[in-house]
Amino acid sequence: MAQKIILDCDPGHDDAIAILLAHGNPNIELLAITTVVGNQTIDKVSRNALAVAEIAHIRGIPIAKGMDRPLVREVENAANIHGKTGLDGPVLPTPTQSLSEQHAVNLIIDLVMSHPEKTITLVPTGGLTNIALAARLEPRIINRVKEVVLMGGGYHTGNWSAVAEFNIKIDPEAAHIVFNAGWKVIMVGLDLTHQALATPDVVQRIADIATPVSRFVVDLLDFFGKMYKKNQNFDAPPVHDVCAVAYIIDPTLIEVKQVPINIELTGTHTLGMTVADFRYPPKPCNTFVATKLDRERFWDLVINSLKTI
Ligand SMILES: [Ca+2]
Repeated sequence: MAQKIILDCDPGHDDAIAILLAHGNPNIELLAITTVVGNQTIDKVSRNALAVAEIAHIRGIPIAKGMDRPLVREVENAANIHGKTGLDGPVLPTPTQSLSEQHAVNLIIDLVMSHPEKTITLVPTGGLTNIALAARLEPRIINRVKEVVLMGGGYHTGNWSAVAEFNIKIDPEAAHIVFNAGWKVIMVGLDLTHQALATPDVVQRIADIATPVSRFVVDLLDFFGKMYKKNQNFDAPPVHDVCAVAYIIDPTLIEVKQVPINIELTGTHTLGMTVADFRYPPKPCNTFVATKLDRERFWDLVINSLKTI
């Protein structure tokens, strides 16, 4: 049975590919795309979500705009990685669809409350502002959601500071709410996503599909790869957000470990760090970290899904 998901994102190059995977794979039923400030301003990432929907002919699902700023902190964007538009590189089509009239936070609540319990997985691939607000506004969603599979954090590494990852660091208070809410959280962090590099052989396989969607993805990866080389000295770009969607389609692609995770909210040099406690004996907790990716099967899944669009 297809897994029902709400993809809460800030497109974003890797978010865009995550949307395509969710749309193209038959094991996912994409209920909604919701947007949140992050890689770029809320208006830019929302327009990008509509543009991706246009390219992939995603129709009949709501695309709703969410929070335009973090709970407490000032807005911080990642133009150095995703460019001025948030999706620099490919030529973006003019969207013909409009955004939902509903706010993303209300849409998330309505969908979770109107579907049977434990049938919807939340997949945040941006800052956690919308998800935190939804949990605060309607706490009953916490027991109704099946699980939260999020891209963010990292237990050994950071990218927005020495120890913090972008999605968590831009809204650490929201992350605190989400990690401590009591629902099952699977953190697909940098430790995992840095194993999902779009190396030249992978990009070639995508190019060989030779569809408008595959050309769009190649253009995305080309720009993303250049920015990753320039800013982080990666030889190939990691497709972070795609990993969270892939886990829902096939959990055997990714090994996870159950460990308590807390978000650093006060550290001078460690703000937004996802502190994972691997000590023995293990403490009871609802949080899991992704540790190991089956890289070959992951790319087969992504490429086969792109072929269907
Ligand atoms: Ca993202």
